[in-house]
Amino acid sequence: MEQVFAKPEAMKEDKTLYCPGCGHGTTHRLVAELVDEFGIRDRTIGIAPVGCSVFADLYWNFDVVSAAHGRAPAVATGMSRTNPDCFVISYQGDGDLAAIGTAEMVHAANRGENFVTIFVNNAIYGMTGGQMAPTTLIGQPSTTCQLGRDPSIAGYPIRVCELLQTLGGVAYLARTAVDSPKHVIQTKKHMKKAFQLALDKRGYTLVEVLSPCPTNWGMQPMDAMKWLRENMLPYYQLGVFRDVTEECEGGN
Ligand SMILES: Cc1ncc(C[n+]2csc(CCOP(=O)(O)OP(=O)(O)O)c2C)c(N)n1
Ligand code: SF4
Repeated sequence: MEQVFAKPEAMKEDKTLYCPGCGHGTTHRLVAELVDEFGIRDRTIGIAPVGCSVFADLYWNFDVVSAAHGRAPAVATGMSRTNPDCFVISYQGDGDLAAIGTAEMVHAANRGENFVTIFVNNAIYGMTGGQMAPTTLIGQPSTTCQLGRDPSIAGYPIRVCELLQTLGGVAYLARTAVDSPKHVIQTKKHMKKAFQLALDKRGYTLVEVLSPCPTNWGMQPMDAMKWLRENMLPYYQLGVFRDVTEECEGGN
């Protein structure tokens, strides 16, 4: 019988430690499928952040280096500059990328470093127990803002794609989600474009993936998907924010 579904070679056999309904597992799998499809497993280096995806090396079947909190873009810069034949993926959560590692992320983007960033935005610090992240929505409760985020104290949720949009070194920016099959398919398409542009050495690429954290949102998995759709999608608009190939062809 013809096999129609299998685990990607770039994914190990081990089960993940993620909570039921977490978006990290789906996002890991999409990365692994693309590594297989591009045939680059033997020259791919993943950078694992500090957060729930710190153990990405247990799941991906290619080389993975761990970076200290927020420093993944600096490690990815070193890896890709010193190993130009390698394909480097910086995988980061919102606490990691948009709080402690903001400077590294902005300057790597501005320098046009040739690696892919997969930015998992679940609007909270997952691993450490649900503290407010820079991406936590206004009014959204967390353990450090139990009455909901108040912008007069904590500022406004950061839209990372819009923040990076004007930087000269950026080749591709897209925001997507893993709350439905349709969005998962779109996520893979955006990631594929980012992979291709990084392989072509066109500059910095980032795909922001809106992802549920049912555990720290205090919800059942299906309710978390619904919450993401009703609360995150209106604020974090999905779409492509920069595509250097469109600009060359006379697009926006
Ligand atoms: C410099 C520093 N500050 C804080 C921490 C603690 N810390 C580890 S993981 C984490 C939260 C990570 O959240 P996020 O990046 O959103 O990833 P998630 O777990 O939600 O996937 C924090 C605050 C740390 N390890 N190092
Ligand atoms: S705490 Fe949240 S981000 Fe971490 S594994 Fe559980 S659901 Fe995923």
